[in-house]
Amino acid sequence: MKIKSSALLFFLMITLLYNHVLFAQDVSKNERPNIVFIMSDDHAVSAVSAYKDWLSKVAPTPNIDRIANQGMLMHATYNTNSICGPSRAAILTGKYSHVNGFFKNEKGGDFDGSQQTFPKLFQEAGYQTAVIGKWHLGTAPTGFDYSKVMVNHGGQGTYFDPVFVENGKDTIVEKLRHSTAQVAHDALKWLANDRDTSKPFMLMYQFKAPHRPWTPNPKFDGLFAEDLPLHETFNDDYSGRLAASQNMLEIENHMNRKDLKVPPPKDLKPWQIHKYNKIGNQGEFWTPDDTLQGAALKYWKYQRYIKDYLRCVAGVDEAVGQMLDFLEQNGLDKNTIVIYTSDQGFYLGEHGWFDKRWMYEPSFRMPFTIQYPSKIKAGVHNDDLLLNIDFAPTLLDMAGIPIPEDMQGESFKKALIGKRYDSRDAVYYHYYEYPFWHKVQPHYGVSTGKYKLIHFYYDMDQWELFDLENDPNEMNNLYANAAYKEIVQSLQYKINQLQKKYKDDMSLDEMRAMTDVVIKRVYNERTNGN
Ligand code: SGN
Ligand code: CA
Repeated sequence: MKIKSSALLFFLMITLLYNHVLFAQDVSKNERPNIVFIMSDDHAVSAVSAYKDWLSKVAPTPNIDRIANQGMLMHATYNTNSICGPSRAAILTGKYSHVNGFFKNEKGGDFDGSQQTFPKLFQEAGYQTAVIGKWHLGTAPTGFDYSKVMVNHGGQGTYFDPVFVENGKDTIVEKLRHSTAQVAHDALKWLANDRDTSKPFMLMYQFKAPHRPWTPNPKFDGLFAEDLPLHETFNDDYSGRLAASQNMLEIENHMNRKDLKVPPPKDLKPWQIHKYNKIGNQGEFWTPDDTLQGAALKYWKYQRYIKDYLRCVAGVDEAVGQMLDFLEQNGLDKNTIVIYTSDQGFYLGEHGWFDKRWMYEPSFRMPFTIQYPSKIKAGVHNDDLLLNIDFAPTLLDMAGIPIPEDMQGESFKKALIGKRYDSRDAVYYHYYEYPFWHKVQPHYGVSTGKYKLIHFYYDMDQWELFDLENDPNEMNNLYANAAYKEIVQSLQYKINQLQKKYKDDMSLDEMRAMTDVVIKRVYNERTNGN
């Protein structure tokens, strides 16, 4: 007996030691990966050609595709709240909007930068951290050794003459370059000259483009001489979907003159130009030419819009290529995790729309691709149900930094490194902002990848059920169809479970009160930004 127990003790000690060595080997100090987290604004999956979606042939993104070819392309990455600031806050904290406190852009106050975020954890673990470009969270970035973020136009930044704040103090108006080129310039400069090369780095490289008003760098004006295709749902009539029918994000009815680059008449005063440009936002009728009306006018608006949007994407793609080239030329590519994503998806004419916010696929889904040549195999596709709140724990895990218990997302490191990974069976979503900007009714819902159930609850009580496999465009609301009763019940049960799990199990009145909250933003200067 005695011999047996000491042998057992010896065996246990050896196992512990071995595991310790394994862990240290897994992410040893001088092997810790660098991270370049690239995020654009409003870049739809359909406009990343690696996805081979409906625009891929006409609008290639060769540099973003380089990441997918050298690493993994995620096909089912979703957002917890499809709008800029809230998605960014969810990414930083690994927590849902109602937990991190930043649940709407408009009158929702600013991000509480004193809370735990993944950049802070990287910084505490000895990384050099930086954020360059779009931030859009109001308060100055925390957890970064270096920050240079756009603050004008309500924190959105502008395509030309963007105003940046560096390290929370110095204001710089950049007049030399288009916003995308400026962000690329600043990020490469920081990497090449300014960082502390004795430490690994975690850089957030974030673009304003291709956000509204879709103003590209003029060097891309020559792209898209031919007209671009229309999505098959371009003329959706929203039948069976009441919330969708009450929107204010139709290309036909809610695009303004500035969006479509209609120059104001000469000799207008600045306030008159502002007023002129905004016409269209509230559904006011306008046409650039009286002979253009009806379907032809809608078609004209779409072509103007989509071409400028994709020209902005071309700028982002170029900036991604510059980053990849830099890493390769400096021998940093093998040990650097590079991610390309967007804060959410976007409508490129699907359902006749622009903008985001809905839990329907084009805005719910996010592009996500990742390369890390020393650990992730090249050219792999992944279909696991992932969320933006998973990014923080995954990056921490990849760097060997402990994941705090209170993060609500889950690490998908195993999926990345080719190990067995049991992904979640459903993703939960909650959107709050209403009625500004685009009159999208607050809603929550769940998607299993096969079925999606949504509840629009603010000042209506509407449920929508979609069979995603047979109706990927979500045109056919099956909620009232008796044949789907059991599926509805099981999805409602799933919603209840996930609301409890994520602590979003409040009453509808409490949820409505969040929509009604009015807290001013800090970065709210009015500019005539373009
Ligand atoms: C601005 C846009 C809206 C857009 C929001 C949110 N109007 O207000 O169309 O939905 O931003 O975008 S604009 O005329 O000012 O461009 S987000 O990316 O910040 O969420
Ligand atoms: Ca956005």
